[in-house]
Amino acid sequence: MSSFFVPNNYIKLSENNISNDIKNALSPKNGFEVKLEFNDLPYGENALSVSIDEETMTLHHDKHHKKYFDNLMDALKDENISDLTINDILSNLEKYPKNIREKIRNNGGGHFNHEFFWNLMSPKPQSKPKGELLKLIETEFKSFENFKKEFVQTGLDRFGSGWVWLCINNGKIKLSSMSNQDNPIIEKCGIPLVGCDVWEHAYYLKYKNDREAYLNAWFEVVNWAFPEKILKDLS
Ligand code: MN3
Repeated sequence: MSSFFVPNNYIKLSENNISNDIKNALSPKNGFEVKLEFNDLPYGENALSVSIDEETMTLHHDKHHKKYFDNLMDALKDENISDLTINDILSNLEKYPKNIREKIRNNGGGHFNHEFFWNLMSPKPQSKPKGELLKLIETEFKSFENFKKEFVQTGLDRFGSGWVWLCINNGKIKLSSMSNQDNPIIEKCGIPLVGCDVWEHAYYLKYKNDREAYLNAWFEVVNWAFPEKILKDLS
């Protein structure tokens, strides 16, 4: 297995040269795209056990993520979804009837976010990003170490359940946290590059109430090649 776990069917990358579009990179066709399919984990349930235990991975993928996916498909059962990705759907939520919009937002966000999250981790991680991504991080946060500190703090400051996101918009990266299963596509604020699940179901079995320990351990299994590739395909 290569250290870069992005099977071809997971990602539909931009087919055209869009070098100027990084400045306006808000299209759902840019960045990582998620299909309306429920995939296996790209590695074994115990592959990340240095940071995330097998039971948590199994429950998180097989139960939590699966439930979001099933609820999403149920919400969309009367809609024409052929050829749509979840990116298309999340960036056009206003097109769906009011009575199912919230269900699509929560469960569609849940499906995208978890697919993103699995791909962002690897049993063969890299300790830090390189190239353009590292340059952007050092410009915005002074150093990778400082970025990590701010990322962890952003996760600690998220009251209740949600995600920490690093996204890019207008050539600039931005760190934020969002509640529930919201993400930068739903918020139309950029292309997601890094995202970490801070719902208790992501860490409680191993880390109990210690979200900070979880976030620090999570950095040990980040597959930096994943956001590096998203960034590369935008430029
Ligand atoms: Mn989760």
